Amino acid sequence: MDPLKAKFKEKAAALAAEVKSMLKEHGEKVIDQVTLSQAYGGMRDIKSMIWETSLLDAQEGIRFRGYSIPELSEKLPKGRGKEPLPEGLFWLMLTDEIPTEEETLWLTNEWEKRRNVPSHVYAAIDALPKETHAMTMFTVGIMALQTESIFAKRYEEGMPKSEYWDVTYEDSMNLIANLPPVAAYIYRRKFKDGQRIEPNTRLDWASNFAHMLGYDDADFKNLMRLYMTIHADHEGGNASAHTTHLVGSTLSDPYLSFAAAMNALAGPLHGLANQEVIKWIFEMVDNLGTTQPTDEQIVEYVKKTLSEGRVVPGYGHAVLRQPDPRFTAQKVFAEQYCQNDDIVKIVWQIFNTVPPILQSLGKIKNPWPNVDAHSGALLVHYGMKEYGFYTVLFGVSRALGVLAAQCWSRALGFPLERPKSLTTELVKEMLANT
Ligand code: CMX
Repeated sequence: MDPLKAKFKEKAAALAAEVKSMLKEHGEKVIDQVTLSQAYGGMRDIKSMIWETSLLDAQEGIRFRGYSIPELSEKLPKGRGKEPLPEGLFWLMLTDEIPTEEETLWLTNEWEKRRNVPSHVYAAIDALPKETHAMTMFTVGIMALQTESIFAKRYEEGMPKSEYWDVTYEDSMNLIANLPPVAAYIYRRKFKDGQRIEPNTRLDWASNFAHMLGYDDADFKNLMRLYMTIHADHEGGNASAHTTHLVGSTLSDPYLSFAAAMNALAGPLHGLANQEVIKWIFEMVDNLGTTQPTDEQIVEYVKKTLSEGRVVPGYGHAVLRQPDPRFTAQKVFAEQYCQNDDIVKIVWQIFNTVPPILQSLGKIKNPWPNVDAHSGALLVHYGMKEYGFYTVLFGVSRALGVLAAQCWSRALGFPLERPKSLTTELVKEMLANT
């Protein structure tokens, strides 16, 4: 058994036993109550799901297994680069332990060994017109990869429940290994005349992805390592994570669950916001006729956007109530690598000018930037201007968190998810009787 799987098995067995006895003793304890507003209002804040890999605090932002992003930057192995390797984060999310450099290198090599995209996956993507959105191509690519699911095959053969976690791990590892070549294929097909770039077997997972996309600049590789790390997980209730959890609870395999999650990520209120931000900034620059607008010009443009009934993309959050630490991590990167870039400067001007405007509307719970407010400007700086691809980058990263979490869901034996719904008719009856 490989070292990561062995460690996961040991940790999962211990936690499963602990949870079993905890439920036996405290299973009836009330941990939350639900208001009518929450039932109508997107189930915000209702504590109703277990997600081991990360936890989101409204003020402080995300912590992965207890570690904040600055702490991860310090503690996770960096290999030959300057930013934490996403391999290390995956190891941490799966085992609750910071890996050593050797363990991280092992995982790099393991994903490298598992990279093997069948030709029908590329054929399925090729069957779509080039104008198809990159996220649709991505989902089709993942669905085509599902032919490789060991979970699905073993289930058909009658595998016992006790083996679910094992094959979920195998599928998750294989899927993560194969996402960068599939994503890079989509990018090159859509935007670079289909000229593919072969992987470089000596690179780590994120920098090989950068290489296959066509970006060999050492700083861009550092950006990809950072990007793949900070977008990986945001606890269980966000739409892409929750979709993975819900679909996986039917024992759909990791490929089917993750493809479903990517359809959730493709929505403009979720992952698509990263393309919307840069599209909106480009429109602003076009509209104002300058790449160096004044703060006053930006304020006017924001007011115009709001007056048209549109949202300011990259701002606001369903849970966060402070600037997103993932935004801050990217700002810190930009300060180091590209502080004189015009678009980066605009992102910072927006950060200074937008929150008071949103706050003055009185209805927005969080006027601060989220992760998507910064990412596009960094990509544009290194030449990746095709914003229609940005959500795919988010998606490749998101695989790390949601698939590590799915391994845990199968190891802990979580059942089919099935919350209760009501009709307004029934709600009225309930109100009349109280
Ligand atoms: N610009 C303008 N209006 C906004 C706004 C923004 N950035 N953020 C929230 N609002 C509005 C909402 O549309 C809502 O208006 P109505 O009451 O008229 O419908 C009101 O303010 C209250 O919303 P909220 O409770 O503060 O925010 P929600 O929890 O409902 O929504 C989010 C959160 C992220 C969908 C919302 O802030 C938004 O649309 N932001 C812009 C899109 C975006 O950046 N999404 C990315 C989120 C991160 C991610 O998942 O990737």
